[in-house]
Amino acid sequence: MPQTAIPFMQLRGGSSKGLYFLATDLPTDEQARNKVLLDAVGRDARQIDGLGGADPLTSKVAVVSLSSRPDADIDYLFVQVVVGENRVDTTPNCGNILAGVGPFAIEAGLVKAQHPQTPVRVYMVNSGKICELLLHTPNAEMSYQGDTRIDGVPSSSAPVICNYSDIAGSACGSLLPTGRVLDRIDDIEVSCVDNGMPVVVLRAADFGISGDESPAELNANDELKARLQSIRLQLGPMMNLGDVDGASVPKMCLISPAKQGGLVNTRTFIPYQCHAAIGVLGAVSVATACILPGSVAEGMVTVPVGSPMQLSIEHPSGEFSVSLEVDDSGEIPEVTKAGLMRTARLLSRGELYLPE
Ligand code: NQM
Repeated sequence: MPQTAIPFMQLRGGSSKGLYFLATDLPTDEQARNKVLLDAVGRDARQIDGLGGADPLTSKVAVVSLSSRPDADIDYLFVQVVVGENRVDTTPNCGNILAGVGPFAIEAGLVKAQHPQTPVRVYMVNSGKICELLLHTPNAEMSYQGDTRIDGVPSSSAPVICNYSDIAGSACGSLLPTGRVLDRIDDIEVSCVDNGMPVVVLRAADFGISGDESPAELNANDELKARLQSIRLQLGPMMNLGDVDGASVPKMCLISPAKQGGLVNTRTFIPYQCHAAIGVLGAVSVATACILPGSVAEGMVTVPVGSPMQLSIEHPSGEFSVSLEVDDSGEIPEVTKAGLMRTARLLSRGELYLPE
């Protein structure tokens, strides 16, 4: 039997890399679609029989289509292929892969480029929220050349500006899914926040570590990982996520005082391995936790006044700048917009062959 060929592109989106498909090139049935995506990316831990890179950051898929919504140009479904587990997770969104969705939409002919910039309004299917991307398109052509650098990517490229509005409760239904800014689990204080990504924020010092350790050191710390997993499993139902054993969310973010003049220093488990940097929406949620009075960050961070606030989230390979527009009039500060900069690059396009 011959194999089946389907069109695809591969892009680096921010500090992640993924396969991008038109929804119309994939089966409409969810189970059949997931089977195709597993065959495309790879089912085993090495992803030897697929195009994935055997790492959570390179085991990602975007499924893109024209939107029928009046407030969006395209719809984007994010699919995380869970490395080595022969299954996918569509609960979380991914702000890095999102940065490649705009360029893909232009390359695939879904959106017409304008000179010198092209706005693309993206409906994020996983979270039901909107992000507006602003792409660099001189002479009405997608351009990847530029001087913008983001930590986690060695080369510079054209900027992709990402403006998120109203992203609270993306997967949990509310900004503070447990109903509180502070909870205590296994005698550890935690702040659970979902502002685009469900994240549990904890103090590194409460686990007897500095928070400056390398991801490799933290990944080798089995006791720490077991303690984080125990807290995660108890918080899953409290955060409206149910049983989170094996799930991609919530992420677990250990914070410590900033070391490079930023707001806070982070080490984020996503959720079983420590991220080499930090996820986009993960960073937005951590930044949001840091500005909430009474969170685990209180006393550790100095929150700037005014709006928009420029907040630098330090991570193992640099820092991530987030701009938050904040409405201070209510009981707790409300983030009305989050802006950030990413880059993207088209890496390949062609046909992907699947077993019959
Ligand atoms: O938080 C990693 C990444 C991500 C997700 C993760 C992301 C986000 O670096 O929006 O970008 O947290 O699993 O791509």
